Amino acid sequence: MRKTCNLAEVAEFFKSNDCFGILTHQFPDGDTLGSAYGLCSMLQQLGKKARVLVNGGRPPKKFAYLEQLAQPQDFNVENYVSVDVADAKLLGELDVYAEQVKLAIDHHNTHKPFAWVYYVNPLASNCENIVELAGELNVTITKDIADALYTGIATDTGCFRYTNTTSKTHTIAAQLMDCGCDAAKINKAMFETVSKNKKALESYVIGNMEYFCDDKIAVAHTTKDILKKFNIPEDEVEGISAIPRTIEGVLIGVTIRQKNDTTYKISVRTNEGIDASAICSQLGGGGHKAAAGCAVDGTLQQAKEAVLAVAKKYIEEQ
Ligand SMILES: [Mn+2]
Repeated sequence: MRKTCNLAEVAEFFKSNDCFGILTHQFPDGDTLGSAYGLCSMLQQLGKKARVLVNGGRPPKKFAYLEQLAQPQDFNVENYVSVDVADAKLLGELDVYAEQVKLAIDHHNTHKPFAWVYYVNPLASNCENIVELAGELNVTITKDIADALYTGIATDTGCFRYTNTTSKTHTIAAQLMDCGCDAAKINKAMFETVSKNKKALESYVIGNMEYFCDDKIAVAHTTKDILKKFNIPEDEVEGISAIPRTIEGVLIGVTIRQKNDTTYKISVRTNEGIDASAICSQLGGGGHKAAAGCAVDGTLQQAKEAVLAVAKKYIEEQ
């Protein structure tokens, strides 16, 4: 029943339907939110009704500006679509709509089809797919749409530094700059400005990082108690997972984050061709070559042991 489709069919779906609910993934990041608010604004430009659905009701503070890029509208959703959601499991509290998702637009190679129809194109960010869709739908990329979509491209490529960045990524980003997006302002907010509390948390995470396999593996962690101590809301922890990989010599950077009393979310970021998604898929997760994730039930120690067993084996086999 589930089938793939091309971009023209995606455009046709939007043209011939109305009243869209756009679903984002749990622990929403710049790409899922940028895709959602950009798409929402595009659909509204076409005279359609559309709204974005976010775990927790609102985007994290860092992405609050995206909310203003689409108009609030009152209507009953008839067509659910998802953006940047690789697996129904990642819908979080929005998984009550999982069975009703008519269209998924995603860029993950590891996409597990759950929507009736899915469009998966493995560009660096899903926002690049939405830019291409804008062309197909013949909508004007306004400054607001450009800001939303640039946010996802910049964040998913680590400000155009990660290996997923291609010349096409830059070309599409340039197109958005030509449409008036405020790249400098967005990049400053995404990559430079950090709250005092967050900086203190980062300092804790760096100070408590553990190293294995001749410092080729670095493991950082946060727990609910640690977040409470530094007064950091759950949804502001995101950037922490980029830290372990930044240490010289580290090939596998692991960040373990407590999700609830018995579940830990593991994020793996890798260097030099090590396949993060291969590591995470052994623990039931997935993602991209250089950035992937999974969840492990148990204690922090058990989560650490589980991911280390796989990561150490991977290093030994190198
Ligand atoms: Mn993404």
